[in-house]
Amino acid sequence: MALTEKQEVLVKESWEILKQNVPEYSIRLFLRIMEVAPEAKNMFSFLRDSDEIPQNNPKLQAHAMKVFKLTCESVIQLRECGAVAIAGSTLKHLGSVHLKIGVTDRQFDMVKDALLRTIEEAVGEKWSEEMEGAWGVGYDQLAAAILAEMKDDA
Ligand code: HEM
Ligand code: ISQ
Repeated sequence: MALTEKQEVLVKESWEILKQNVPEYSIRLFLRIMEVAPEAKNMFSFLRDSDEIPQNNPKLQAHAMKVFKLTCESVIQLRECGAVAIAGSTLKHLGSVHLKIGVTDRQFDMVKDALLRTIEEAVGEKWSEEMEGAWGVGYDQLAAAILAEMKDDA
């Protein structure tokens, strides 16, 4: 699906909002993931040994923000180059990390949902179908690229 210039602007705008409150949105993303995919909890090294989502864990925040940022970049690249152009070495790395952990196709869908709902909450009334469509397409393409690396590696 082709993205419009407006969609690129919308995604950049929402990324600016997300960036302003990293600790909060990181936690929210994890809470959402745990809601839809409770079995994923023990996959994350920084969640494994606690009953709750640790509130001030720098590793957790950095990871969550990377997921938002990579998805955002994927949208921009799709607009500007028509393809996801994350450096091949980064994709290979992401492919091997997720393969080793045993992430499934279904979990990719669940994380997508968690990500979209977290952004929706963050941007409040700025949320729109157009914005959702843009983040969704960016995520799908990025997920497909990671899954392709995982299958390559298997
Ligand atoms: C690790 C991104 C999908 C579970 C990571 C890392 C990144 C990332 C950047 C850190 C890699 C590193 O340590 O260098 C993404 C993106 C996704 C995606 C962009 C989708 C487009 C998923 C899904 C799951 C998942 C669907 C399943 C629940 C994990 C786990 C780790 C990880 C468990 C390891 C965390 C740890 O260090 O313990 N991911 N991921 N990811 N991801 Fe994902
Ligand atoms: C890694 N992979 C997928 C989703 C994530 C969410 C939060 C933190 C790290 C993640």
